[in-house]
Amino acid sequence: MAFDIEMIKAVYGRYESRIAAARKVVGKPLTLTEKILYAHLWDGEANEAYGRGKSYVDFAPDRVAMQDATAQMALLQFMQAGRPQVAVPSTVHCDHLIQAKVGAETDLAVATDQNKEVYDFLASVSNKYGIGFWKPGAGIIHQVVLENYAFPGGMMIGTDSHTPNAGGLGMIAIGVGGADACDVMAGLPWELKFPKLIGVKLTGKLSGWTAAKDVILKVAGILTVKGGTGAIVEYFGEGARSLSATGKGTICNMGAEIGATTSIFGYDEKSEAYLRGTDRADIADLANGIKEHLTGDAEVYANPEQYFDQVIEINLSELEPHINGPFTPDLAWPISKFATAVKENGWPEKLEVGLIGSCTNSSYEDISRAASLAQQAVEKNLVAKSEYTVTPGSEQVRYTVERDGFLETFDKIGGVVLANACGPCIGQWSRHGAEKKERNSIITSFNRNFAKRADGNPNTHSFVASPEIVTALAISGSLLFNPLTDTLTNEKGEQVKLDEPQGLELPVKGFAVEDAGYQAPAEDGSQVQVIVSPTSDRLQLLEPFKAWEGTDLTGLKLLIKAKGKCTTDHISMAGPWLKYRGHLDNISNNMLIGAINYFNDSADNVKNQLTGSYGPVPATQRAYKAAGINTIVVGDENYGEGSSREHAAMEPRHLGVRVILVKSFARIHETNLKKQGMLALTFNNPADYDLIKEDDTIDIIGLTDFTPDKQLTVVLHHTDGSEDRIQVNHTYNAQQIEWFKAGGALNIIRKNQAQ
Ligand code: MIC
Ligand code: SF4
Repeated sequence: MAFDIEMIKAVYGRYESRIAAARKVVGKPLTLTEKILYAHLWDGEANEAYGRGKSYVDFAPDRVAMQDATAQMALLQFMQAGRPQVAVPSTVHCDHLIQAKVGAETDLAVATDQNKEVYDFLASVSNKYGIGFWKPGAGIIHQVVLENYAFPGGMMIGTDSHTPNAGGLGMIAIGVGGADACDVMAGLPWELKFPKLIGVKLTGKLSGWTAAKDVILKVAGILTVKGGTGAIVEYFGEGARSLSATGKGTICNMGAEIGATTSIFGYDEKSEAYLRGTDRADIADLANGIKEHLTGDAEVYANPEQYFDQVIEINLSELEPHINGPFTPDLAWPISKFATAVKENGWPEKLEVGLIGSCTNSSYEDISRAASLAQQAVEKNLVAKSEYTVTPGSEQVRYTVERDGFLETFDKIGGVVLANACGPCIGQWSRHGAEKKERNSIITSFNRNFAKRADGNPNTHSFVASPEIVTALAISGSLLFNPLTDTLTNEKGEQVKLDEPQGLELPVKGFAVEDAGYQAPAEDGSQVQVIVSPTSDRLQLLEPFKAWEGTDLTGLKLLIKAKGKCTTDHISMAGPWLKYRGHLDNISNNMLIGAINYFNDSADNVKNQLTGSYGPVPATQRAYKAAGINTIVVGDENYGEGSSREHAAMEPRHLGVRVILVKSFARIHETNLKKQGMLALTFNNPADYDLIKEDDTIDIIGLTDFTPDKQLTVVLHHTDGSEDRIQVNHTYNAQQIEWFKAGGALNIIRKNQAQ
C-alpha cells in the first residue's frame, strides 16, 4: 500500500551513472550528502560542481509529505495550480489538530468532531488529486513516514520542519513551506541553495543511561540554534553504525533545532534491520544492491576535515545524558551539572509533568526503555511523583507496545496515554491550571521548548531530554534528581536506586497493527468534489496577491521592531490558532502577537503612527492597510526560527506588510517570504538595527534595478527631520526576483498553467 517500490527501483537505477557523473565534476571523493543530492538533480546527470553555500540548484524530490496544519494552505495553493493529479507520490497526515486533554480515545473522538470540516476537506482534496491520506489517529507525520516511506538514498520534502527525521534511514528529507510542496506536486523543480556540509564523527558506543537523544542535545549545545543554518549534517563513524535506525531518526529530527537544512546517516545493518522489521524486505534487498552509493566514500570519513566545512567529534562511550533548556533547545546541561544549574538559576525544582513520545522519541526502543524504568518503579515500591504522559508516534507503534504490555506498565505508575498525535508538543494541550500562569517545570522527550509552546503558559519552564531521563525524573518528581548517582525513598521508607534502562530496538514478535489509518486515493479523482463553504471560519479559498507596483517602496511605516528571539511561534502562534490554518484572514489575527516590541518590551503592543496610540499588532496593521499604507517589520538574529509554517510569511503579506528587515533569517522562513512575494532583507551592518526608531518612515531604494547579489538601500526618515541611509543585503536569485515582481511564486505557476 504505502510505498512505491517501482519508484524506488527507478531512483536506484539512476544512481550508478549519476554518481559517476558527479565524481567527474566534483573531482574528489564524495560525502553521502553529495551522492544523494547529485543523484536527484532536476536536469539529470551533473555537468558542473556546485558551490556549497553559493549555487542555487534545482532538484527532483521523490516524495512530498504534509501534515494537516500546513497541508491546508499547501493544498489551497495546489488547487490553484490547475493540475489534475500530483506529479510525485504525496501524503497528508492528520496529527497536529488533535488536542490532548483526557486521553487517547476521548481526545480523538472530540478532534474528529471539531475538525470535521478540515478533515473532510483534506480527505477530499487527497482523494481528488491522488494523495495518500492518513486519518486522525494514524500517527505523527515523521513516525509514519519513517515506518512507511523513508528509504535510503531517497529525497523528499515535507511541510514540517522536522521532516529531516527520515534522515535516520538515509534519506535527504527537508522541511519546506507549503508553496514549495505545491511546486513539486505540480511537477516543477524544487530549488535549494547547495548546502554546506557539517560532519559529525561518532566514536565509541552508547551505554547505560545515555541515549541517541543525548547526541543531538550535545550537538545543539555545540552548534546553537543557528549553527546548522544552510548546512546538512552528516553523521558517520563506528558510533553511528551502532545506533538503531530510530535512534538515528531522533538525532536527525532534532537537527531542525540547530537550523540545519537536514541531517543524515548512511545505510548500514541497522537500517537494513529496520526496513525488514517494518515489512520492507524488498527495499532492503534493493538497497543492498547499491550499498556503496548509500554511504560516503571511505576516504571522506578517514579524513573528514578535508571534505566537510566543519567537523565535530563525539565519543559515545563518554557522552553523558543531557537535559536542555529552559526556553531554548540549545542550552545544554550534562546531567551531572544540571541540579546545580537549576539551583543557581532559581528554576522551579519541583517537576510537575514528564511527557514522553512525540515525533522525536516514540520508537519501540524508546518506549521499551522508558517502560523498563516504570516497571522498576512498580517493583521497588516507588510512586511516580509527577504526572506522566505518553504520546505514541503511530498507531503501529501504539498497537505493538500495547500488545507487549508496556502501556499497562505505564498505567501502573499513573501514566496517561495520549492520542497518536502532536498534542502537548504544539500547544494542543489543554493542561489544567495553565491559565493561572504559575511558574512551574516540565520535562519532555520532544524537540522544542520555546516559551508557551506546550501549554500556553509563559512561566512553564520546559526542558528536553531522552525518554529515559524524563521517566526517571517523573518518578522522582524533582529536577534535582540524577538517576545515575542518586537514590529515592520508596513507600516503605527504603532508599532505592533505579537500574539502567533496558530496551529492544525492534519488537521480537514484529510490529502489528489492526488499522494503520491509511486511505488510498481514487484511481481517477476527476469527479471528486472539493467543498469549501464561503461562510466557513476555518477554510478560505485564496485570492492571488497583487503584483509589485514597479517602483521603489517609499513611505513605509514601522509596524514593529522585534527584540530578541522571534520564532515562528512568535510570528504565527500555534495552539488555539491551529484551527485557522486554512483561513488566511482569520489566522492573520495572530500575526506577530508573540514578538517583543523593542520600544516597550511588551508583546502585542505597538504604536500606531497614524493615531499615536498603542494597540495589538494585527489591529494596528489592519489600520495601516485600511489607510493604504505599506509597512515594514524589523527583527533580530535568526528571525523565523522553528517551524515551516508559511502562515508566518502569508499573514504579513495578506495584511500589507511589504518588507521584513532583520539581522539574519532562518532558512525555511526566508524562502517562505520570498515565495509569497515579500521582500526579505538583512542588515549589511547588523548594528544598523539600532538606528531604527519607533516613528520612522522608511523607503526601500533600488528595486527598479533589483538584481542578484546587489545591495539595496534603505532610507530611514526620523521624526526630527534627520535621515539615515543604510545598505541591506538580500539572497534573491533571478527566479526569486521574478516571484517578487509577480507578487508571489504561485502567480507565475498559475500564469504558466493557463498558457
Ligand atoms: C512544529 O513542531 O513547530 C510544527 C507544528 O510541527 C511545525 C509545523 C507547523 O507549524 O504546522 C513545524 O515544525 O514545521
Ligand atoms: Fe508534531 Fe511536535 Fe513533531 Fe512538530 S515537533 S511534528 S508538533 S510532534
